Amino acid sequence: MASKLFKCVILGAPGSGKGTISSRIVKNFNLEHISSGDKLRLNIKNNTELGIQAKKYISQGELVPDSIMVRFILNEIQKLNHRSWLLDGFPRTVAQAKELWGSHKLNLVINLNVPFEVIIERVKGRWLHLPSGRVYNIDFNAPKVPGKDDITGEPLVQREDDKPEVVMKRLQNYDKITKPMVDFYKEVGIFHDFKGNTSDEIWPKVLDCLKTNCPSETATAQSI
Ligand code: G5P
Ligand code: MG
Repeated sequence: MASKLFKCVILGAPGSGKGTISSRIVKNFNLEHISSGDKLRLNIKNNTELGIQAKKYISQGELVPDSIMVRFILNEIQKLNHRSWLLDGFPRTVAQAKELWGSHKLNLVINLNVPFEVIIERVKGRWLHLPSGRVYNIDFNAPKVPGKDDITGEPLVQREDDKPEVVMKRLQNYDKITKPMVDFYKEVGIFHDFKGNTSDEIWPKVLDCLKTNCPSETATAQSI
């Protein structure tokens, strides 16, 4: 039973389109989407103990310590109760990747490879529906009504860590701390790199890769 589970991770720099591509993946495949950033932002909004701790790091563009993140995400995976999943934003350090691998052997790692100059431009226009994690962009996928979520009509917000100086810090940390994980997954042999300037260019290649690697029972009618 457990061997039929599909376990997948999406990697990429801040603003590379992990949330955007993940939402397309879950429309086409029966995978539970766990976005570490979305979950942390909800904890901050709800003023939980985790949220209070995480806010100190996130607002500065720093990573939340490994020990906190590993405990949090492994617990979120356990709550899925044997359903297939897609992790977005975790792991983010070699230490996190090794801890995850110790508990769960992944089937696939998707890496979004988008130039930094493209990313810096696009995060300026990002708007977010905090409760659901739905993400918009005034230049790319604008909401139907400006400032309102398409589904609920609730207000959209901008992320505190999308301020230009914090984005630069996040990109530097990505290069220094997160990118070395690529070598770890290349050695394991499950790493797939997708290069492009837009999510529309990258998406068909990700879809093909998932159709090849994902067991048929995980696909929804849309992807067949
Ligand atoms: P997050 O929330 O995981 P990041 O920095 O990894 O944050 P982010 O910013 O959420 O990643 P993304 O999901 O890769 O980016 O990108 P996205 O939101 O889909 O797209 C970015 C924008 O571009 C959107 O407005 C989208 O509409 C638009 N867009 C997409 N495609 C295109 C396109 O083709 N063209 C155009 N024009 N626009 C497009 O983590 C936040 C913080 O939480 C902590 C850290 O502090 C982190 O900085 N954290 C962790 N700390 C330690 N360990 C972990 N595992 C942690 N996870 C989170
Ligand atoms: Mg995201």
